[in-house]
Amino acid sequence: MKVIRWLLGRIILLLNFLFSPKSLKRSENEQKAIDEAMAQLQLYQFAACPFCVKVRRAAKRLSLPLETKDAKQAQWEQELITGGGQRKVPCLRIENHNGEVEWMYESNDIIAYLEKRFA
Ligand SMILES: N[C@@H](CCC(=O)N[C@@H](CS)C(=O)NCC(=O)O)C(=O)O
Repeated sequence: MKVIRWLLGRIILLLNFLFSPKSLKRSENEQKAIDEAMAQLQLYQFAACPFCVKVRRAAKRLSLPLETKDAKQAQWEQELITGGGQRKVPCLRIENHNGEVEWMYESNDIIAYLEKRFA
């Protein structure tokens, strides 16, 4: 079972690489503002999780430099559980202007959030 899951993960990564989405083009200034805003967001994820791949593809489509933290690493896993409350990925950590932190689970919700804010 573990081998099959590993194999499926590699296939997902390969397909994602081969059919990488096109990135949105913005003016230099617009992209700079987006890059700054993105510094407040981090995606807790597993590299080969299909839901995480889906979110990363949406970020690429929108030209968002989304920082990722691999929740298989003990440090990020612990941060995710402590902050978000669940060991589930993908999870987007959002730091608001007032310093408040929101932990958003569910790939569809994360993608909808990124599209609403940055599309
Ligand atoms: N409905 C969720 C599904 C997320 C999900 O099932 N994630 C799996 C990894 S692919 C997970 O975190 N499982 C918990 C674990 O492996 O401990 C979404 O769309 O984000």
